[in-house]
Amino acid sequence: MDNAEIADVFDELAELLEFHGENPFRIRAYRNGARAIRELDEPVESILEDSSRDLADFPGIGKTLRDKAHALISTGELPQLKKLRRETPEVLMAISRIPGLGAKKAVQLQEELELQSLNDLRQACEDGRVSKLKGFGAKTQEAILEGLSIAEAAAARIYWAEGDLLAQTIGEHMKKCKAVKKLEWAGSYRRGRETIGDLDLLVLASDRQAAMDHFVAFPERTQTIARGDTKISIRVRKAFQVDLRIVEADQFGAALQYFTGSQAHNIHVRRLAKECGLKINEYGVFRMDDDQCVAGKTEQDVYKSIGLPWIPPELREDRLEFEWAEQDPLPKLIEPSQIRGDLHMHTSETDGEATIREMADAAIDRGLSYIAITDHSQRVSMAMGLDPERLRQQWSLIDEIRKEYEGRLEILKGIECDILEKGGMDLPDDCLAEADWVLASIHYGQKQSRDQITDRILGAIVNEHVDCIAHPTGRLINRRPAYELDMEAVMQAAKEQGTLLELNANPARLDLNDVHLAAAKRLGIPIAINSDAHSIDGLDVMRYGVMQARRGGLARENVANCLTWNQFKKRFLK
Ligand code: DGT
Ligand code: CA
Ligand code: CA
Ligand code: ZN
Repeated sequence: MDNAEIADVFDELAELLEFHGENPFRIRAYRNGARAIRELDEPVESILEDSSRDLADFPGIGKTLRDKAHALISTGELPQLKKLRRETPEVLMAISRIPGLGAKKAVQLQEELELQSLNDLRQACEDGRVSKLKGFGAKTQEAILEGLSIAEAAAARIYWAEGDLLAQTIGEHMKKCKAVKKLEWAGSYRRGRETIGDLDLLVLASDRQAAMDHFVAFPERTQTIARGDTKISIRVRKAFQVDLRIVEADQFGAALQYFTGSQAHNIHVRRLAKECGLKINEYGVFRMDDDQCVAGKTEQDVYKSIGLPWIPPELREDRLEFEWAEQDPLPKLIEPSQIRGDLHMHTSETDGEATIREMADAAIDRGLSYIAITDHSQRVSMAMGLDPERLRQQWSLIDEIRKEYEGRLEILKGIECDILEKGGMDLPDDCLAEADWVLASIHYGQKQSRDQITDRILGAIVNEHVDCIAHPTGRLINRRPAYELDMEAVMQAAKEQGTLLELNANPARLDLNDVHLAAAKRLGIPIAINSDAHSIDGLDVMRYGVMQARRGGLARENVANCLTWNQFKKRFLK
């Protein structure tokens, strides 16, 4: 059982206990424990096996959770969880999450109407059966119907890339308001998380009512959830929430720090402040003895007041940032402008939209000095993957094209070669040997066991022709979980063999994730941030990958395609 599975169990326990009205401290302990375990970069199992260490000593875990983790790993289950699950059907949990319906009403609805799913509830509302129940009326029934569709849409977190588009549109709208003097985004969007639950906007305004009125007039607004003196929340499009807060100039930095989060980071910040005799909140930093304000105008001041350098938002997850900040300087995080190459892209020869020349021109427009053309191999028949013959034809075409681009762009003869379900590569060694650059990746057999998938990837890593493992975990954010994989073994092997790992910049992939990236950095495994573009525009996703790399703490020197062409060639090509 891997860390993510253990964390999922603790999260589920927390949710079930919450449903049963359990003590909030206990619930929070499970949530914190889940989070701590999810972010460990080594398996819980190996910590438990190591008699010199105690899992209970790890931050956020403790004795109870250690024992549960132990039981989970040795027996594969928890009697407590089984019992809770029996007592709480999934549908009951889902009903109780609808705005305005608590656990009690959910039970009544479920029992009296014998509901099996949220769809049953929708049907019951539409047939008017809910309004006939005791304690429910026509109004409640209508509210439930509306709550149902909002709950569905609001539960969905959106990709950072979508949040970015929305934030830019809202930003442009707000800048047209004369009362708006300053505008900053906070929250998970500013931290560059993979997905965004809601957007958080801070505004300095000469006239706060005017600023809020202008916000309400945003053309894509569908609802105003709540409007107060300094805060207003609206829904845009289907149900996505945007919070706006009006902030005073001399408190702007404190508010920005507070609302950027993460909550875990802020808890740590407040603890450090306390040790310095200071109190931090969204209004400023105050001396505990006399309440005197010592900082608040800028974020730099806030961090400085507790002896820390300014911490980039992408690092604010209470992982390693405080350790790093003490060492000073913090790692100089990679910037989009430092990317010089792109080592994964497709053309119209398989499932891409553009030709090699079109991709090459677009790469030059984007300031790149080298690219690899990596179409699919034959196994990916849906994408018309290349067999050795077609691949060799493409490579001789690249030989031609290279001459046209001499001095402007290096074009590598590459391939994204599938790792077969039974193990081994989809193209013969003599063919791979002729490539400049070989990506290996899994597209089939993703449901195989952890051992099978790990062996397949290890097999690719030890193949002398393979340069890089593409999208190593196969996950699609919000759509498909990562396949079962012993990431530690993969990383060890990659390190030994000098095989690179990819950070696929597609906003639905962002694979590797931030925690894996931090582990790769620690092990000294170079990362290639690649667009996996299937069109000219597809090249523009590179910046999402850079954002993810920053969250993993990566600097320019950790990223292979930040090297100049000559450096890259010397270090990574045979
Ligand atoms: P999201 O919206 O789920 O993607 O994640 P965030 O991090 O944007 O969370 P959100 O929108 O609830 O709050 C924004 C930040 O404001 C959060 O990261 C930390 C801070 N914050 C909000 N509410 C609280 C709170 O009750 N306690 C603490 N300590 N911080 C809070
Ligand atoms: Ca948020
Ligand atoms: Ca929020
Ligand atoms: Zn690809």
